[in-house]
Amino acid sequence: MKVKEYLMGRMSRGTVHMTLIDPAKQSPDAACAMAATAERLGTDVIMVGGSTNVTQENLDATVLGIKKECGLPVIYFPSGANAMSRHCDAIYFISMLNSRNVRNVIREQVKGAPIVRKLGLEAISMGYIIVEPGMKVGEVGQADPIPRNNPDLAVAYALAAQYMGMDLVYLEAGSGAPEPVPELMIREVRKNLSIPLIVGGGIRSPEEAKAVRMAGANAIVTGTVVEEGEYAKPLEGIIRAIKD
Ligand code: 1GP
Repeated sequence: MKVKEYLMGRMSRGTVHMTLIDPAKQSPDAACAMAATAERLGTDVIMVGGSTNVTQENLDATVLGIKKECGLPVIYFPSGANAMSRHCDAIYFISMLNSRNVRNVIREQVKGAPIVRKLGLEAISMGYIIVEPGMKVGEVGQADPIPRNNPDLAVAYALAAQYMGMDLVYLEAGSGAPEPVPELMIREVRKNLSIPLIVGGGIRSPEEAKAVRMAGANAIVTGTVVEEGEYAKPLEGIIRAIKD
């Protein structure tokens, strides 16, 4: 089955959980263990990506490592066209809509598109919207982050993504953000949008995951939680809060 159909099918039945693994942050064996644990605990998708230090070598090795023990779709979450893995099942074809730099809006995509075609990767289009504080990805991506008290601006960006024909919208507070995207903003975007909404950044507890789910996210991404020592228990709590 195509990954987009799998994803849309899962989201039509309830909130989806995606585990983000940064290839620059651990060995392929450790990534394999993370993905296998996440699959056992009920995550739906493995995303692979990071804002800095992703190379062709660590990306390929991480994806192959994950695939040794995990049967879930692996979707590449790129920060640019410099690295691209044929071993992924799909790629989020992202435009960072609120970047000040046209490179992140369209130029890297123009570089990457022929490579995606050559590798035969399934592309799933995504309007990527950075919300304050934005963290590293906001900085590296030269975003003008959506102010936390301006849900209307988030709605406008999300609708622009929809009207441009994108498959998904992702509201991103940034990896390691002190707080997730505000509930009111998620609620307003969900109310006005007819394509699926992904929310990530700063979700560390079951309570936060539940709040993001109740506000209307169709999919929730967590990354930092699996980078911390004993991650199985906290991850289990988060996935339960999303699925129960
Ligand atoms: C980053 O939103 C994701 O793109 C994950 O964020 O690392 O804070 O879970 P965390």
